[in-house]
Amino acid sequence: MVTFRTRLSKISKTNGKVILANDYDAVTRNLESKTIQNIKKLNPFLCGIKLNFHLLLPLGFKEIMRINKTAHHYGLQTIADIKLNDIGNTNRVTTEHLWNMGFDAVIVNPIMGLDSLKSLVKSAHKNNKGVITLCHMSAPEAKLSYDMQIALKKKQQLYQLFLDWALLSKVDGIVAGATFPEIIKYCDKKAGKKLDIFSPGVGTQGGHASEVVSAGTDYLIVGRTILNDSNPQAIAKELQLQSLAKQ
Ligand code: BMP
Repeated sequence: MVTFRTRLSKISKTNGKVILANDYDAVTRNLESKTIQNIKKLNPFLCGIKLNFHLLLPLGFKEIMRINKTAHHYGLQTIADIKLNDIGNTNRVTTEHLWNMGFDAVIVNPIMGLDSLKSLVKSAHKNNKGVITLCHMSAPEAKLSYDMQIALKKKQQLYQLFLDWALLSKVDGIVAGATFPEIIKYCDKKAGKKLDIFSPGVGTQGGHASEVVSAGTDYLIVGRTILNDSNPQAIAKELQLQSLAKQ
């Protein structure tokens, strides 16, 4: 069985490097069928789909399994974006549920600590699943926390420590927001090919696809710019082309 990184890289060679953030608000009904429709309509332009915590909450185990199964049928990888951050035992049970539902990877918060992160990655990899850690988020206020100067073993900023931990624990990828291209450049330079960079924040949040792709992003995570467009397929196709521009 191949790794999450390999599976994602394989599909992205034909479909491009856009991951759909399948986000809906709390009043939206028929989440399962809407999501399955998105997969059916948009799959030629996507390499994966990300289901956020707020989408998973109103869905049941079987519905989520059916969504993951449909995504896999079209060759897409699925990511559970729950920004997991707990003690080792709780992380273990949570990821067991996610893998049983058919997810390929989970997004976690490295603030849990290096040892917890290492054991989470180890158990995920045993199951051929992936782990993506937050490094620097896309919201403007992310500067206040992720840019914070810290002094642990050496003086550095929090996102630099999170990148070090990502490399030490051998995660599959990191989240670096598209609204901070300089941070993406830093991460790309330091990490090289050891992990993939996932960038949300394109479009609605102000990030530019081509700019972040040349800064070193490997995968664009895009939600509202696609979902709220009058022609989601056309905009997904445009982003697909931009995601491949660096190759
Ligand atoms: P949109 O393209 O609609 O702005 O959606 C971005 C998606 O990425 C959302 O699901 C959001 O929760 C997620 N995200 C983000 O925007 N910034 C981050 O730093 C990390 C995220 O997971």
